[in-house]
Amino acid sequence: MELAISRIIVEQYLRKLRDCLDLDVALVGAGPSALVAARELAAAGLRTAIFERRLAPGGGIWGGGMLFNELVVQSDALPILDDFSVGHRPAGEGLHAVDSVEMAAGLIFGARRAGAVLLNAVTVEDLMVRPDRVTGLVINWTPVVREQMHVDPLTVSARAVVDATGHPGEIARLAASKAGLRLDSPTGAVPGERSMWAERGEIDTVENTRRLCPGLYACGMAANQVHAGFRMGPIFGGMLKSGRKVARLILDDLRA
Ligand code: 48H
Repeated sequence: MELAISRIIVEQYLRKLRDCLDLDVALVGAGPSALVAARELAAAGLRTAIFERRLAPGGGIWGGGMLFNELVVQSDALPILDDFSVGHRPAGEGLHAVDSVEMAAGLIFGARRAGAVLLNAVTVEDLMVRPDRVTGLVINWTPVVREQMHVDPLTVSARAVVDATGHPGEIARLAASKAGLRLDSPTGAVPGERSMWAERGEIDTVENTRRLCPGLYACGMAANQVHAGFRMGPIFGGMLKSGRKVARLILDDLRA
């Protein structure tokens, strides 16, 4: 029996990984914006995978506000939660309370059920570029990266790459600093996010969700890093709407 268990896991994982070597869309980071985008892209028939550094996908959803595991979402983003069958309760002033554990679990399940592949414990450490276009990811196991083991990475090709790494905006920074690509941003690079202003931050997040250069897009807090948007604290409507917007941008571009 033990032999069969090990064989199943090895064979199934290798098949999953092999199918991810040549993707339509590779998303980096499995926070709320990426999970919404991945569900929409996979449901549209695109080969879609999310690469997540941590063991648990979900990004900043789980911790709610200061570890109180409740989040806030505005009325206009509720249809997205409804698509994932995530519950919500009216809380006044057009705001709704959401259990953060239910939201994390629901978004992960929804993305996966639509056909998106989630590869967790995988860190994206670099990009592939040819020469003015992002063409894929350079990946390694998170423990390998954390232990600073001298182990060469593998690569994943993708027609579109999405920086969904949240506050660090890691992929956009790599594109600008290491790959030398000029981004569609106020500085051509990554100026960084601005301080807390919830109303503006929520608008910025959706507005700033754009294509950064050929082959590269940003959503969620990463988009605010690139365009100097405001942060907003534990309100998540903008993240959900940003995920939907980046999916639609990519669908339009890849179908053009
Ligand atoms: C693989 C990586 C890498 C890498 C990072 O931060 P996230 O939850 O992403 P968003 O932008 O969808 O949501 C932001 C939201 O959670 C938030 O932080 C808010 C609303 N803040 C407001 C405020 O004022 O503070 O998730 C990003 C994910 C994480 O799970 C990282 O582990 C992962 O990306 N990640 N994965 N390779 N190089 N870098």
